[in-house]
Amino acid sequence: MVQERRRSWAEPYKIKMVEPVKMTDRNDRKKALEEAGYNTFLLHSEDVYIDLLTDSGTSAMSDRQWAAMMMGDEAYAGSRNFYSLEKTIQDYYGYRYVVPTHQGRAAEHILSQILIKEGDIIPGNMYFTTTKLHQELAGGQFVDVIIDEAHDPDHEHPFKGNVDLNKLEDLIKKHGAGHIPYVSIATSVNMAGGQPISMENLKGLRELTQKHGIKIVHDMTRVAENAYMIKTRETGYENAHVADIVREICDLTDAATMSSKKDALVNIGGFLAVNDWDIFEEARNMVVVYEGLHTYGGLAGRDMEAMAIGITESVQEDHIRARVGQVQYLGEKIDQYGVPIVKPIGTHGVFLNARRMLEHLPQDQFPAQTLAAELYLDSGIRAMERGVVSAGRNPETGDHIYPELELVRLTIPRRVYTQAHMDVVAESVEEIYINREKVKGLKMTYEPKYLRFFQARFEPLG
Ligand code: PLI
Repeated sequence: MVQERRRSWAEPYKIKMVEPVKMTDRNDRKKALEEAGYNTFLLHSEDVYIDLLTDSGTSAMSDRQWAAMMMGDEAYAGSRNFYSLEKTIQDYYGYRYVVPTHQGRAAEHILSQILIKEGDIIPGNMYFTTTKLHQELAGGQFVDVIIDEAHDPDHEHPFKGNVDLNKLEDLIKKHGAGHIPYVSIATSVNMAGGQPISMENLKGLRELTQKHGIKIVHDMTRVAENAYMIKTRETGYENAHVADIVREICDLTDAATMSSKKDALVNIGGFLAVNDWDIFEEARNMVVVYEGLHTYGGLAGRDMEAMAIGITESVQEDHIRARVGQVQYLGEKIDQYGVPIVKPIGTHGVFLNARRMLEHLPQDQFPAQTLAAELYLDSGIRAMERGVVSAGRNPETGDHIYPELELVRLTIPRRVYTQAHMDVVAESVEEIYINREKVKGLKMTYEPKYLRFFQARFEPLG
């Protein structure tokens, strides 16, 4: 039998402008890390070589998006760019009413305040930091109903973002549907490692929630990436267009919040979108208090135009294949070195299993925080802790929450780095893995009250 030769494929774009990055040595990096309190969020980006802190707001915009920015209509009210964004959201995502916000958490804040009352329960497919906090600030309590496999970094379940419908049904029985205003569903679940939810699961969820009159609120921050995984993994969707899958997902939900700084390829922006007029009316009232008029919501006209174009580009097949493909390339390379990572490889980043990589460090010595610091020290790569520091404290007991997943996220910005950058990252991870036994843990020396991972400070132990 003739073996088919492996053929490479590359990004569906070429580079028109470059941004030089500073090369540093280990001494420079040690000093920068000390000044940053061993928290990669507190490093100056100038001191970073390859910035994999986040895929949020870090995408490279296309020439079409940049051109659109010159068409900004900066009128205080009724900007042309708002109507263009509204129409794009209606066409691509199907939601009826749109309120722009300056980013995703502002949309979460407004929707949580409208939908949640004191004592409510909000089930969801794993928490996200800002989403959960806004649910709590509105008086609700988040309850995780994701499938158990999602908490096991080695389990190869193709849809680790799925909801365990039995867990949800038990929760409805226990608390009553009247205390559950909505189920909070993320596509491409960030904290699980960028893991998708299947269409089959979403349909089952729709049926169950409809029976009880419970809404589904969709965190659609990475919906196109999720749709691509459905196309490549779910039977029946092999030949479907990503744009159509995205639309089908949205049509199974009642409302959405989006941080457009991810999928939608802009450096700033977000929105909330709903199908219910009354919720829209309240959201329009609230946005004026917290963000700006309902036709700009904290955004410049030019930003809304760039977002509208970013949405259309985000669902193009070639784009999404290359975007997720680059993440898979990095993940496979690190995996080949034997380094423990979350499986299957996610859509927006590779998640290193810090708990397994630094087995000698107990969780209260912050293995993932430590690993992120080591990576920076080794090569100037900036990553993000997603473990005990991100999980925060139990609001009732005040104790650390010790999540099963103690991870370091190597998040890949869209259309920014090359394959050579990915090789440098993989080699640095391997280097630390080889010398892992020498790595010492950290102690926390400063802890902010909210979302502590952003500003906490640490010192090395020993
Ligand atoms: O950073 P914002 O406020 O635009 O969006 C908050 C937000 C909401 N949902 C999800 C799933 C997110 O990933 C998200 C922000 N994520 C960041 C900043 C990240 O680094 O993953």
